[in-house]
Amino acid sequence: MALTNNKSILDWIDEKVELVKPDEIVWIDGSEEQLEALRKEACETGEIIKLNEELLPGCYYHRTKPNDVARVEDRTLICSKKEEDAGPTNHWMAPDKAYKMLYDIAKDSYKGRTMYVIPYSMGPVGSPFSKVGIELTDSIYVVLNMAIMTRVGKKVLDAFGDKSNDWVRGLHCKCDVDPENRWICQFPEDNTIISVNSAYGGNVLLGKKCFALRIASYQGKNEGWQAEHMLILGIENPQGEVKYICAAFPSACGKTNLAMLIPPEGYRNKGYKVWCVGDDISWIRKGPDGRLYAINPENGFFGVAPGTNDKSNPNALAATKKGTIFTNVARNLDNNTVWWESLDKNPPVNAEEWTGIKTNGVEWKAEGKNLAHPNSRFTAPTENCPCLSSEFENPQGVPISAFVFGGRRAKLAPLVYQSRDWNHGVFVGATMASETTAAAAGAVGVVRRDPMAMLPFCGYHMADYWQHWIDIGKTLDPDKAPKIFNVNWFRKDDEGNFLWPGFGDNLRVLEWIIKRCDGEVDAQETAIGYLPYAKDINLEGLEDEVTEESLEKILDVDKDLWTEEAKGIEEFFAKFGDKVPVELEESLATLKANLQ
Ligand code: OXD
Ligand code: MN
Repeated sequence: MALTNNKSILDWIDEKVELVKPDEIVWIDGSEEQLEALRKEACETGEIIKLNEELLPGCYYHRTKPNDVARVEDRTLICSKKEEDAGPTNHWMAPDKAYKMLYDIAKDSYKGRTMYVIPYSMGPVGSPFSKVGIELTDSIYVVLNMAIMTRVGKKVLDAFGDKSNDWVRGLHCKCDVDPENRWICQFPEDNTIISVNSAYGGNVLLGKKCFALRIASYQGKNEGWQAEHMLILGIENPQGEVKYICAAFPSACGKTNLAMLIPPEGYRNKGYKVWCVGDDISWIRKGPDGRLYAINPENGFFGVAPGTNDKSNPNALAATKKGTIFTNVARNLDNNTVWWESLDKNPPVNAEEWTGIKTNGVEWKAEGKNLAHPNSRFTAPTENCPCLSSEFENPQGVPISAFVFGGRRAKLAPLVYQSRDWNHGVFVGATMASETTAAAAGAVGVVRRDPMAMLPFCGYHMADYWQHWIDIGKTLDPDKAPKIFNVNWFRKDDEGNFLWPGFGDNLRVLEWIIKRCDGEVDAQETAIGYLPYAKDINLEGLEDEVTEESLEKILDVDKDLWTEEAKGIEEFFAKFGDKVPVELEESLATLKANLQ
């Protein structure tokens, strides 16, 4: 039975039912009884496997088809009416053509299957930040993941009422999981997402990248707010004051680890605490006091499993201990639990690797093969996270003191620097780049520009998006605007050793950032912005690893390298023609002049 009388929602669903022809329609009401019945059903069909109830209560295992293990950027389209509105960094298709292509694929594809109607809210139900979506799917796995990652059910529809347009339509059709016919399409002008022939998280949990970043970034541009690929964390000082930071990093830079950082011992003893509000996405808008406030629109973590362990991220690991769905990790058949690379040093002897092949995990590892897929994931409820902020559900969000951008640069960027002002900070974000690691296919060490870490997630023209940042800045009182910084945890010496320990010790850098925001510490002006004096980064307890001398090394600005960088930026901007905001051209000119 339909859970709403909202005519625009019911009409759209009728249309889609006519198209895909399900045998049955089930509305997801958000009740535990209904979700439990779906888990049972999915266990019976083998779609998911129940894990050891004693060791991992309420946890399930799922594997995708081996051809369907990651987001597919070359098959992700922005279907704006005009091609130029998608810009040079997105793949585009005309809406008419895309709808026809997708409807031909989707037609009758639910025959013999059930249509699940998932009403969901991105953000706390009823918050002024929040937005509603409906996802139609033929996958119970998607329903169960969406029920962790978002707020789902009748309460969402009740709060939404009979408004007619401000909701996002999402149609997911698993079809035959055929990679040749896989498409993830966003129609920003229609508030619509259609995803076909995939069953992998990032392509099918439509609330996440598709809505909360691609569609929402476009909505934010039109409505005066921002959807950003940023974590949100709160730093509590010994006096109990909490300051919040939003930070954007390209993938493979430790975003989830930073969001759940554990302070170094000396800081813990003094009473410092770090609170996680979100690990991936921020929705940001101006509050009544003129400051920027952010919420995490999600309700769960869709984290990469390999690399997560009790040293790198004990909080994330703890979050996966109950009510979690694991995708494409390995299974320990002795005790029906899960395993992934670097979880510990003991791969299971009696194991099933991620594709389901039975193996001796120890030998498998000895042969250098992975047991878990490198992009295997956990879907864990935020409420499991031991350091979840008490402000996580605050419908007004948290006030942001600083924006932090970062990337992986072995030689170039110093450990931290501050932009001269808002517009220069936008330039720093727009020119963000990271060097590729061995973890991804292709050459290692190649510089890849990823503005604000939004390259695959901006739902419109990237240069218009930069302009939106500039315009937001114009509405802010400079005293209240977040300060903008860049960090680089990945500087290496000539022998290729990392010069900074990273992980919890990154708090030392965040502390300097907060002090800068509060006007409590001086900085030196350089060609690229304000850098710390080495003495102002607290190295207490770290003396064995980092000396003031080695710190000086990661706080230098090499003019030759930066001159090269300025050339790279110029080439990058050239892709956007005359759409690059003049403020960013000015920042580039200043950088070049400063380097002379
Ligand atoms: C993610 C991503 O999965 O950014 O969060 O790719
Ligand atoms: Mn992400």
